[in-house]
Amino acid sequence: MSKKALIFGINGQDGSYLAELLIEKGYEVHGAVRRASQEPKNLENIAHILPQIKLHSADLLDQSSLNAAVSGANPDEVYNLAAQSHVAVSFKQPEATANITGLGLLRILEAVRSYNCKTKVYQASSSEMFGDVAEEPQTEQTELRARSPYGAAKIFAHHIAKVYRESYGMFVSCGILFNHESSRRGLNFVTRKITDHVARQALGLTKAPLELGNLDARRDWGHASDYVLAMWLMLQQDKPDDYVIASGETHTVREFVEATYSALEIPVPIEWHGRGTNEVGLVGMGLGNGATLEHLNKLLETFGSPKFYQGCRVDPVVVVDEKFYRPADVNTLTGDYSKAKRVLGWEPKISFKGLVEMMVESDLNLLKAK
Ligand code: NAP
Ligand code: G4F
Repeated sequence: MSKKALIFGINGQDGSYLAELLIEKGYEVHGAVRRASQEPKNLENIAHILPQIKLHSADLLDQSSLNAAVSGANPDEVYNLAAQSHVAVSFKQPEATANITGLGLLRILEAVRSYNCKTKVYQASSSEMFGDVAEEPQTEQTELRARSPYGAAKIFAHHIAKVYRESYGMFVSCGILFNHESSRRGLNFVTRKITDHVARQALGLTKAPLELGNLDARRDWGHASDYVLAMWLMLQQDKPDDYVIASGETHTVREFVEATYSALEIPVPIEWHGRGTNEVGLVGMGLGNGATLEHLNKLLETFGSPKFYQGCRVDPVVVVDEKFYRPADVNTLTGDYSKAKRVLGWEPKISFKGLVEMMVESDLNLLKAK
């Protein structure tokens, strides 16, 4: 008989990739979706697999709906991928974030405990919990020092998972996942915001500069499709545990911007001028970049009629806007995934460059198709 899985947050980025993976593995896949999100336009990420999924209506804020989803699906495995997952939003809605992202897991654990406490549970913990990082790189043992309401809520959930594991003998595993992205990433996360905007610039759909906040922030970025495999592997073990899932490499937001412009059909060299909120990214005119005259002419054609200063275009393509700064930010993250490699046999396959190229190509195609 095929195994049954229930995914909370199935129409999010990770939920959709995990659903595809579990269908491929022969699972009967159930997904929990908020009532307000059941319009077809909100189910975009899973539209292609909807006929293979059984949907349940549930909200992490409502215990009875979670109980009904768990008893309705009668799952062998439950994956909690639902959350108010945006860190900047958590500063504006701290209470809602604590309730959904923190207490939400507690409610799921209660639903599972009262229905069938043998069901295995996966919790989406986050590298944001490391906050003001205590050491480099971060492991499963690194101290948790949140810098945001989101990070604090994830720490509560991470600890309550351990409490239920130890108090009731429940199988609850936590994946401490570092940033992972894809063409299904929400447009308000920095990577997708960058690839979407740069694709619009490259297609001549906008002349507006890309507005960003903290360009110095460092993240350990991987591809979501690699990371959902690790979630599944964690629930195939005999014992529950916590695992860091990461690429082991760290890059600044500025480097992500450069990699995005480099991934265009005609790579665009970016030169940075100024500091802090005065920093701008200009299209470098290739002096020292080995560009040909044809290359430079093509850039001019694409990005409009520029003014030049010392070989640089002076209309910025990237600007910094203070409104995208957070009250406190996590400055740097780098994950050590050696435990996942040793115990789960998991390793990331898609590189940073590959990730950026895939996202750029997808955004160019999406915009061309519109
Ligand atoms: P996402 O795309 O933002 O998806 C989050 C999902 O949660 C959405 O499907 C959303 O449903 C659902 N949700 C929000 N509030 C809910 C509520 N009150 N009740 C039920 N469902 C609710 O996030 P993701 O990137 O896939 O991440 C999946 C999980 O991993 C999240 O818990 C996130 O915090 C965590 N995480 C993500 C990363 C990353 O880099 N992506 C890293 C570490 C941890 P709607 O469609 O209805 O809004
Ligand atoms: O893309 P971000 O919003 O991701 P963040 O805050 O790291 O959170 C993501 O990863 C966590 C894992 O560490 C997840 F748990 C969480 O659910 C989410 O998926 O921002 C990345 C960095 C930050 O330092 C931010 O300050 O980019 C910086 N940034 C600079 N300009 C910006 C912008 N972030 C956003 N969203 N928008 C900007 O314009």
